[in-house]
Amino acid sequence: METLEKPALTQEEQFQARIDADVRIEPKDWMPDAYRKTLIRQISQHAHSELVGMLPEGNWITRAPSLKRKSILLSKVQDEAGHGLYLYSAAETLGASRDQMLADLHSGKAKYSSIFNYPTLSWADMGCVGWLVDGAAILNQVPLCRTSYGPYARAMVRVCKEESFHQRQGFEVMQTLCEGAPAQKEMAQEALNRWWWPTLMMFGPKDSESPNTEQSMKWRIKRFTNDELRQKFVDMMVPQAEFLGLTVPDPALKWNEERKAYDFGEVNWEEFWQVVKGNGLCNADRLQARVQAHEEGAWVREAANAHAAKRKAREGVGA
Ligand code: FAQ
Repeated sequence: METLEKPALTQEEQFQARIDADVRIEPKDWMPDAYRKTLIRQISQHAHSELVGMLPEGNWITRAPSLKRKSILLSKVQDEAGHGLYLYSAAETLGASRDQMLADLHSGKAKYSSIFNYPTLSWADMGCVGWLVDGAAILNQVPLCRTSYGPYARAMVRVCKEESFHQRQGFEVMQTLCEGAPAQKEMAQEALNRWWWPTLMMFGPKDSESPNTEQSMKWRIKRFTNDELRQKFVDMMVPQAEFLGLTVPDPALKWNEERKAYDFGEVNWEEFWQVVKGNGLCNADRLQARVQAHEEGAWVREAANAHAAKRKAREGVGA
C-alpha cells in the first residue's frame, strides 16, 4: 500500500506550532529574526518607559504634602527603576547590549511611552499618574505575563504585582482629594482633564493604523490589540471616576447597552504622533535629564566594574 508522507515542517512552521500550542520560547530556542527584533524593540522601549517614567513623579518627591506621601512616592519611583532593570535584562537574553539600548534612548532613536512627555503640574497629578497611568500599564501588562517569550513573561509577573499597588495608591490620593475641601476636588478634576486623553494614547495607534499588531498577535507577543485594551480601560475607569464624583472630559462618552461597553470620543492622533516624534511638552527635558543622570553615574559604573574585575582576579574566575 502506498503511504503519503507529510512534508516536513520548516523551522518557521515548527516555531509557529509551538506558539500556537502556548509553549514558551526560551533564549536558546531557535526563533525567526523578525520575532527577536520585535521583542528587542518592544522590551527595550518598555524598559526606557520605566526609566523615563521616574522623572514626572520624581518632580514631586521634594514637594509631597506629608512624610507618608513622600515615602510612598520614593518607593514607587524606586520600583520603576527596578522594572527597568528586569526589562533590560530580559532584552539582553535576546542578544541586545545594554550599552547600545541606552545609547539609542539617549540619542533619541529609541521610543518610550508618550505619556511621560506630559508635565506634572500639581499634587493631584501624582494621583492621576498612579490611578490612570499605572491603571493603563496594568491592563497592558497583565496579558504580557502570558506573552510567548519566557523571560519577558516572567519579568512581567513581578512588575504587575508592584503596579497593582501603585494603582491603588494613586486611587487613594485621588479619593483623599475628592473627599477634601472644594479646592482639592477641583485640583483632582483639573488633573483628570489633562491626563485622560494622553492616557488613552498609551495603548498605541488605532488597530487599523498599527503596523505591528497583526504579526505580534500571531506570535502571541501581544495578547490583545491596542483598541481592545483601550476599550477595556475606558470600561474600567469610568465607574471609578463616577465613584470619585469626577467627570471624564469626553462629551461623546456614553454607555452602549447593545455592546455592553462605553462609546467614547476620538483620540487626538495628531497630538499623539507629534509627541512620539519628539515634539511633546517635555520630550527635550526628559531626554536631557536621562543623559545627565547617565553621565553623572559614570563613576558608579566604573567603580562597579573595577570591583568586579578585582573579585574575578581574586577568585581566579576565568583562569
Ligand atoms: N508612546 O504598531 P504599534 C508604564 C509606537 S510602562 C510612544 O501599535 P506595538 C509604567 C510603537 O513603538 C508604559 N510610542 O506598536 C509606569 C511603534 O513604533 P516602532 C510602557 C508608541 O509595539 C507607570 C509605532 O508607535 N508600556 O507606564 C506608543 O505593537 C507609571 C506603531 O505602534 C509598554 O511599553 C506610545 N504610547 O504596540 C512607569 C508595554 N504606542 O517601535 C512610571 C509594552 C505605540 O515600530 C509611572 N509595549 N508607539 O518604531 C506594548 O504593549 C506595545 O509596544 C504598545 C505599542 C502597545 C505600547
